[in-house]
Amino acid sequence: MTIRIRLRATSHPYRLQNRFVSSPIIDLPVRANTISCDMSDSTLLTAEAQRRRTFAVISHPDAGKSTLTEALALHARAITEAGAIHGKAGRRSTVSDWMEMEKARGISITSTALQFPYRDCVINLLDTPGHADFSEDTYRVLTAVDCAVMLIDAAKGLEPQTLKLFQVCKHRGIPIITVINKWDRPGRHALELMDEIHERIGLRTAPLTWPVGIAGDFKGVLDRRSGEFIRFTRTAGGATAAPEEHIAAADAGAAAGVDWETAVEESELLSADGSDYDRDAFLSGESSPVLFTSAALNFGVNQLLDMLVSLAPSPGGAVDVEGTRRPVESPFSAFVFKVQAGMDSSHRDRIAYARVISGTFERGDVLTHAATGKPFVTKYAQSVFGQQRSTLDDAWPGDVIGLANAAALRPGDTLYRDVPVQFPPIPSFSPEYFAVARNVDPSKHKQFRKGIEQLDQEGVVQVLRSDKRGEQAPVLAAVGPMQFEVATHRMATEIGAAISLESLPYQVARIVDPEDAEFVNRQVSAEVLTRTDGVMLVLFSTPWRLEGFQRDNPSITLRSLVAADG
Ligand SMILES: Nc1nc2c(ncn2[C@@H]2O[C@H](COP(=O)(O)OP(=O)(O)OP(=O)(O)O)[C@@H](O)[C@H]2O)c(=O)[nH]1
Ligand SMILES: [Mg+2]
Repeated sequence: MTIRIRLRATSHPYRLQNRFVSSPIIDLPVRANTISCDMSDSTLLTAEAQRRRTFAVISHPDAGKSTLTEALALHARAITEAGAIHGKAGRRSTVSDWMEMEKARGISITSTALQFPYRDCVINLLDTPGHADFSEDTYRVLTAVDCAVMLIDAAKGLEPQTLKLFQVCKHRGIPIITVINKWDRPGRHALELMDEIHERIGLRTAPLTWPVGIAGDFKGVLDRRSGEFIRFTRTAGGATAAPEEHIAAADAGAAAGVDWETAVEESELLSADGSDYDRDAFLSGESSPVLFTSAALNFGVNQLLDMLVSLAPSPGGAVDVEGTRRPVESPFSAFVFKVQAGMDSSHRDRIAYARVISGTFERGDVLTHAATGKPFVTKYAQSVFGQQRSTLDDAWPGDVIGLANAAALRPGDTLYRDVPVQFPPIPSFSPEYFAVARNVDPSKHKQFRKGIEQLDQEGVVQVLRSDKRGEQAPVLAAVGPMQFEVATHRMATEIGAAISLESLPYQVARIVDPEDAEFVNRQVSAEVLTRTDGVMLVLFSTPWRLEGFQRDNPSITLRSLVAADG
């Protein structure tokens, strides 16, 4: 028999027998008249890992990822009012869109991590940018999650960027939860959307809820497991959690009339068609549970949270470079998936985001940085919530640790304790846009150099150099032109060294071996530059030039970089 106790604490973390634990609720075994406290490290570690849900929200731009992220935090009571954090200027800025440019344009440029408790679970949620130009950032996040919530705009269906991200998830074996969002707006028929998903990407859909009312007239959902009607009520501006009423199936007809009858009929059709939820099919990526929401009105958000808790996988370790799985119970290991500076203008520091793969973490632990073999002290570990940070004392598999002042860490790096491990690096995408950056104000020479180095380390752009162009004229390389806008904006506002950019007439990059570099560099419409990591890239003006070169020089091997469309 076990007894469940709740630890009393005025602040996080909670303390039990000189141990810090991150949850106040603990199950203890009871023997005879005593309570023996079985808090061995491995029991606690397994329990903490099992209650983590670490997932990314992905989709084409504008489907509502940041709005949904905010709604999830609101329903889990991690924030009190959606949109409240950034004032009343509509719902354009959310807790995850904190960057000045993001607020101004209402789009996400960089991914953001939020952590909050919900029921007995700890949710680690990563909001990603949808715009293709920032897909490298989204891709990095997908290396750090156990599950993805794929958002689909009810009026638009599957859009190009969603398709690409779906392929990345499929390739990485990440199970997908599908959310049909914006059901409060006129849109497509629900059954038609299910067909589209199945036909175009081969994913079987298993709706857990089904909308009552067509798109544009969202009354509530039919909970396909309990058979109940969950009726939603609007709140002013969707700023607070939407009240919901659970109505038994027998009374739902009276409450929602013909819309209820239609929902029931369609749900029966789905069952007849084999579209019922199956856990193995979900975890293997063959099928996807589906929910219907309006993130802006906070409809269907509770159902998504409950679903994440009950169905989404908990952390299961990760495979290292040798192909061996590091289970969660192993000594501590973590994987850096993102580096971000400029989050706090008063500090100007960089944060490396590390996802815990195995073991426990306590602030101050001395880890090993696998890339250099050097010790890494974690005195400045922080937990992140959008732009806000607080001191982090412990972390468990699935959690995201923000490591401040971690100049040595790059995306793709591994940190470990005791038993060495190295996780696979994150491949960088093939750039298609190139521009020479120049410092506008010669007196800002030092800031210019440091700023370019910082943007490079964060992966905002890739930085290429050559002896011919010199240190003063680095070439910035990007997957999409908006990355240049971000680089220019941040150099001027955050780093204080305005730059001018001159586009270069290249469209394709290939890796070239150093021994061939000189020969390749002599070709017309081609230029060889060295990336900061030492890799030599040759740039060609057009794909046809590249093809022609390869045809004329079959003995020279040029290797492709990872394409942005996965
Ligand atoms: N009517 C309606 N509007 C929504 C809903 N969800 C989001 N929106 C609106 O859609 C727009 C885009 O929402 P975001 O949450 O910024 O979209 P996003 O997917 O994060 O966009 P990117 O990060 O730029 O890819 C905003 O104007 C939102 O208010 C919804 O459920 N219903
Ligand atoms: Mg967004």
